[in-house]
Amino acid sequence: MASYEAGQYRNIALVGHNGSGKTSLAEALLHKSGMTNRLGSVADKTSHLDVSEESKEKLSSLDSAVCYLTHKGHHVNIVDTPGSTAFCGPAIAALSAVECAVVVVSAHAGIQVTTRRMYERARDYGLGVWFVVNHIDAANADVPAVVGAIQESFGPQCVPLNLPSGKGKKVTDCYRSESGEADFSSVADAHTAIIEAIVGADDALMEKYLGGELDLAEVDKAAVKAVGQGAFMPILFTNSTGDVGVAEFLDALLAFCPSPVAGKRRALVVGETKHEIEPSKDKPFVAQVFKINTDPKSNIKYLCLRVHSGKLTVDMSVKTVHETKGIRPGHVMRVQGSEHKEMETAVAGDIIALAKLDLKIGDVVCADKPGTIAMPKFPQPMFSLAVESKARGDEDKIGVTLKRFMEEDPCFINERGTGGELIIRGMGETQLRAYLTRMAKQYKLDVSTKPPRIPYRETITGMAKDIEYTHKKQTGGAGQYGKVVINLLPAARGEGYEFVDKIFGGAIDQPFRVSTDKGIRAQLTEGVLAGFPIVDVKVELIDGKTHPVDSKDIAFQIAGRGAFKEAFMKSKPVLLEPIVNVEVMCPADNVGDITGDLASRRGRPQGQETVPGGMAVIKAVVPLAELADYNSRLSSITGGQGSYSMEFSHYEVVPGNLQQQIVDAHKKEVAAAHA
Ligand SMILES: Nc1nc2c(ncn2[C@@H]2O[C@H](COP(=O)(O)OP(=O)(O)O)[C@@H](O)[C@H]2O)c(=O)[nH]1
Ligand SMILES: [Mg+2]
Repeated sequence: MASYEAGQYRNIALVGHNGSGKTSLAEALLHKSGMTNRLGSVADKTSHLDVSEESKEKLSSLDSAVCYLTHKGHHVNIVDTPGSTAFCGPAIAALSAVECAVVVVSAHAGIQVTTRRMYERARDYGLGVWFVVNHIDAANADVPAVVGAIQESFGPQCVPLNLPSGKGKKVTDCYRSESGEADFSSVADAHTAIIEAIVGADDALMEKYLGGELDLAEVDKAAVKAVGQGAFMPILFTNSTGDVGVAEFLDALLAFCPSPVAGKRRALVVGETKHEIEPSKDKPFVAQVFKINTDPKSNIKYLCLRVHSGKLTVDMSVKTVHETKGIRPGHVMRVQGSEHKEMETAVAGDIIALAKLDLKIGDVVCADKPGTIAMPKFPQPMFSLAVESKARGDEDKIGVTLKRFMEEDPCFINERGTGGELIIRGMGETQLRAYLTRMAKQYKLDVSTKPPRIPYRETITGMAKDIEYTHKKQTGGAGQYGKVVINLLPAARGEGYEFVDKIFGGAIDQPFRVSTDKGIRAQLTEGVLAGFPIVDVKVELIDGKTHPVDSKDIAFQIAGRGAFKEAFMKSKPVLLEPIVNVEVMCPADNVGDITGDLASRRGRPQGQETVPGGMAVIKAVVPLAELADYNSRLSSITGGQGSYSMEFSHYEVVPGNLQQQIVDAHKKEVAAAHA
């Protein structure tokens, strides 16, 4: 295999909405460059990239796929990503491996949710962006309208690099030629716009351009810089299943996609220091994991990495966050869809695979001291389910499998919730169900699901004085005796629990006061009203009595609990519920429906504003308990265009009628458990 310099690589991620034709475009590029001897098709289930059973069944990519091609002395790595918001974790992670995000837009569907989201993530992360308008052959395609929408949404720096011509049967280049045939718009106008976008990113060149002495060779050189900075975002056109615009796309990669040398530079952070990584094979080896998948047949865990610097040979030892002494990965592989081929040496700028390392997405592998490299921002996963093993004894295996999913998808979280429930959290029900299906099929582990418990708290609004409790057990063998008298008072929100020893003299020996406190603490975790932890209370131990023989630790613990329970019920107990700050982003047209819906969920508005692109942001504080089905509700109100984030704000008292319902539900649960 030829050895390339970093400048000869091109790394792109195909991003965009489901069904826009990302996988088909990748297939077309592979075929056109001679890497595959037949054109893979998503529709016919013969794709080289949508290889998993699930994705074939759904005719859609569920995970990202890596492939490569060689073209005119260059090595092009392509990461095809899933378009569904449910699988945005792997899609966003793919951005960390490339210099350029190619946003594929369907000519008949136009700009969609994922189009916008992935564009924003890519620009935030500092990547160059291309747009590809695909499906230009579709009967209901309005290509000029889609170009207009792209420019309106993402700016005038989005300029056609070529234009469809011959009724969409070919494309005409607008950079090299100043005139030519086009189905719409004008080659001359596009040509001028391209030149102006490129020279706009370079002051010296701009001066020459204005002085009328511009040399196209100089513009050539400045082109990738302009793309890398986002000053020029080329729009290309394809019919990827009909071989239109595919060859032109390949050629454009060489001239308009920044190489690892020209594109976004990454920084390796070791401790407090930041080192800019030089993409050269003569520097120390640094690579970052951007994709992890487990082969369902062999059960081998493959990690895809972007090599940012240095080189890696099979006999080399590398360091990771977990293996700071160094380990030998043994196999260095090149990935083509589902195939892994051994390679001798991987160099800066390339994308490779290693096997079986204990790492997660975003982790860094180094020759020297391991550090971190910033990843793109991932959205906060909001939708959770509590899962429970159907078969006894499967719990550990389920834990291991969920941990594996968590390593593979930065938007999948597995955690312990209220009362030790096993919780999975993700972008929505579709994503979580897909993982549970995979767990059932691939690992034969079945779970049942339910909404997670809301982490209510219990506290008091009144107080109780001189509550006396005696624990006495004097039948047979050793007896137990303990008597305590306490006051219970409310404490300020957030104060937790305070125990004040107010005993004067020796009514209770010191160790038994500690026992009393211990017993009360145990009761605090179990709750009194409905099984939720108790917060913000102050207990004063004011008196008690000891027995010379029968008084012991356990007796005072029980007495403490008993006195506390009685005092608690006499102090106007209430439930507290978590309140969250919610921020909803939705099309401006949906604002009325969204605010109305939030009000019906006991939400209180905190302001709203309009943002570019016809969108609005609505802020509100809402009880968490009211948001269990918010994901699907928001999606149905906004036709999938809405998104939201939430974060914990504070606890508030639950309204009385709801409190009764929660207490009754708890009583039923307890009764069922004892039945
Ligand atoms: N007519 C036509 N169909 C296309 C084109 N590109 C993709 N398709 C079809 O559109 C569907 C979705 O394509 P796919 O590549 O899976 O989209 P992805 O979800 O973005 O990866 C498949 O059935 C493709 O065969 C195109 O340019 N023209
Ligand atoms: Mg796909």
